[in-house]
Amino acid sequence: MFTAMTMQEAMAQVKSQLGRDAVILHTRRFRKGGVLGFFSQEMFEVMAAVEPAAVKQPSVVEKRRPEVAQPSPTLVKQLLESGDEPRLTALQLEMANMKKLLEQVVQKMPTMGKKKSPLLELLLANDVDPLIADNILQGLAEEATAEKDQQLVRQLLKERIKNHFHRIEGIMVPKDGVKVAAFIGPTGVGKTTTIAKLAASFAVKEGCKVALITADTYRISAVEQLKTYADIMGVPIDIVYTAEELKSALYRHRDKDLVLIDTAGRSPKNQYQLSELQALLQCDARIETHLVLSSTTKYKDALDVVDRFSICSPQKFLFTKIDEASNIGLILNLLYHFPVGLSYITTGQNVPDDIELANPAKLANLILRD
Ligand SMILES: Nc1nc2c(ncn2[C@@H]2O[C@H](COP(=O)(O)OP(=O)(O)OP(=O)(O)O)[C@@H](O)[C@H]2O)c(=O)[nH]1
Ligand SMILES: [Mg+2]
Repeated sequence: MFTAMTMQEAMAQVKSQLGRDAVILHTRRFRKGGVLGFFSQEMFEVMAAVEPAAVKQPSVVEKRRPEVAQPSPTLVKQLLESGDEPRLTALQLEMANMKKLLEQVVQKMPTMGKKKSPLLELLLANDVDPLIADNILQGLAEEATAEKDQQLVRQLLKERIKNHFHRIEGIMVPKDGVKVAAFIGPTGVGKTTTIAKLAASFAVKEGCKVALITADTYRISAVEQLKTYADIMGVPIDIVYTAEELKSALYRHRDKDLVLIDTAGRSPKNQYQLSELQALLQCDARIETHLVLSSTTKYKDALDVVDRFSICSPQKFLFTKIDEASNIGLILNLLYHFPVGLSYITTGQNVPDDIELANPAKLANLILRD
């Protein structure tokens, strides 16, 4: 208990004796001395305590703990000057509670509450979401510290990562009938180039009857880009402006094995454009939609992209620019969080070579840098 003639003095005593981590439990203003209430002296009393955790030597994690925001010094000064100590106390209690809450969150955070194993470090260095990394390493982390088992543990880890790259399926052309696949995504991720690669692969390597449709009439150059590829490969190309036209084009190509639809790059922030895209793709239930994402996208941005494009109900992710990405944690993260399959990955600008069906073992090797 600290008693003084002003609240500032009482607080100063608390701070000097219990330190900055002291929690204010109670404050009281009372009058002392005098006769029948006259000539009494106003006094301030502060009850404060230190939590046991605040006394012990800070651990590595605690040392790194972010500083809890303190009430603004101006606000504290104003409250002290106005003698409004109940508000000041409430503010301090709130700050103490926030501090406790933050500590609890930090403790619960899988990767911050304990010493990081080398394997955890490796996953995090690959931008694997800490929660997913923790999930993959459940039960493995301890074993990983035993030197002799390093090789075995790494092998087990690879298997676990491989299992996370599930739901992989490319474009399956049916024996009878036509397969229709549309490619959507943000601007410049590589939709058109990927379509050219796929068209060449299916038409030339697999001998399929392929047709291209472009709904990207936003820029003349976009149409010309795909038309150039179509001409080189000798496959027909249609340009459509509306859902009705897309429907008719699909009807015209009912004799084909595979129809690939290119769309204009859309900003995830433009709701109108996304609704337009959704309406276009709804014209035929057979359309399998691939959401094309660049592997170089920041995780947070990619989450937003997937979220916004989800109104178009993509069935598969397709990741481009693996060659430019410093790691592929993003692929693992998105597959973990969304119930969407994975089709292809692209590894460069060369048409038609730089594309392959995603392969769990290869992707796991990329994560582990084997
Ligand atoms: N390094 C690398 N570049 C790629 C890859 N795929 C596409 N690109 C390049 O990315 C750029 C954009 O490719 P486009 O195919 O035009 O992208 P898009 O998504 O159709 O673009 P918009 O139609 O404008 O939205 C081009 O310079 C491509 O050569 C890849 O796998 N790796
Ligand atoms: Mg394009």
